[in-house]
Amino acid sequence: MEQKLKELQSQALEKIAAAANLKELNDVRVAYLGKKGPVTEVLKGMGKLSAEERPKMGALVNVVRETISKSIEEKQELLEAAAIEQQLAQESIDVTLPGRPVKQGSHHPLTRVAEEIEDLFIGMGYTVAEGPEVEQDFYNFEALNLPKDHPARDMQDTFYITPELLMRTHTSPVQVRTMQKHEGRGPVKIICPGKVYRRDSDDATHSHQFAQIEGLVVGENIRMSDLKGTLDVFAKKMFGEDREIRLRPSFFPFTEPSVEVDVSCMCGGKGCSICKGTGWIEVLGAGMVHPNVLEMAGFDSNKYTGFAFGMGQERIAMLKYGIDDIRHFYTNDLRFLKQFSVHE
Ligand code: 2NM
Repeated sequence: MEQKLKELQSQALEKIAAAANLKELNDVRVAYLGKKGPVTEVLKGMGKLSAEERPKMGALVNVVRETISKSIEEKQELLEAAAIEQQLAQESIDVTLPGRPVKQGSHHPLTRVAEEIEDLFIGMGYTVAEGPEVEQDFYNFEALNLPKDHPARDMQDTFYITPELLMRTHTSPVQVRTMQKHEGRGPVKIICPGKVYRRDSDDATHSHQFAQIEGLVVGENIRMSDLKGTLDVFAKKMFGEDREIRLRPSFFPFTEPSVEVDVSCMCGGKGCSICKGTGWIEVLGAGMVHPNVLEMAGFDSNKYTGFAFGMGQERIAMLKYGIDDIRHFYTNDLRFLKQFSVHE
């Protein structure tokens, strides 16, 4: 019996040594130490032994079990460590590989132009003001010296929602609202960017929805020369230090006097297709705020004067970047938009 146990032990140890993975090792455990295994069989045969031999055999069986069991444990640790090593080797990361390129978006050309203009005026002490796109008739027309029967209302064909509510046709109502908030006390120095709406037929130079940017300064002793100096700075910063401006008389109901403002062409006055041979390009409208507008917004027109100007963001962007069709801004063709990316 003793001999049999010794044989079992050495057989088991051999098999343990030969086990190549955790499954094989577990099979060995079940085969030798399981309930139906040979060691249990030996224990069952103990009943036949004499009283002196029984404890001796019992002790020997325990030693054999312990030896096999301990050997399995050791082998298990070895196999587990090997499995981890193998996994680590497989999962190793090559940190020297180049990364995948990250696709970055970019700002829309209109956003770029608006931000550039805003920054320029913020630098001169202006703040940015915004307001609703659905506007009351009062703010869009009435308060801008355009009473209901005024013929100049025909100048802007309007999208009406109700007889009193409309899609704003310019950002001037934001300026009226801001002046009201000042409760008759100056100075006011604001720039108002935003979308506006007009009942136009869309073509290369017209859109029923476009973006404007308007400026307003109200204070004591604000003069036409302040307007001219301000717009000269704007033109030089926006289009180049070599550019000049010129003012031509015009008419707006909300300013008196009113002017159209031209910027000298990049052809240097020689005449090209952009300035149509004139050497000048029209870029914006402006004027001294009409006393009626100041009074309706709560300012004493004997104490306060102001200037205002307005321009189309699309027109400025088209001139700056040489874009030939206003519809490019709204069709979202990536081939167009990618040209304004600051990346790549
Ligand atoms: C323009 C041209 C001239 C203008 C006037 C005002 C206000 F509210 F102060 F009266 N805001 N914007 C103005 C003046 C706008 O756009 C071509």
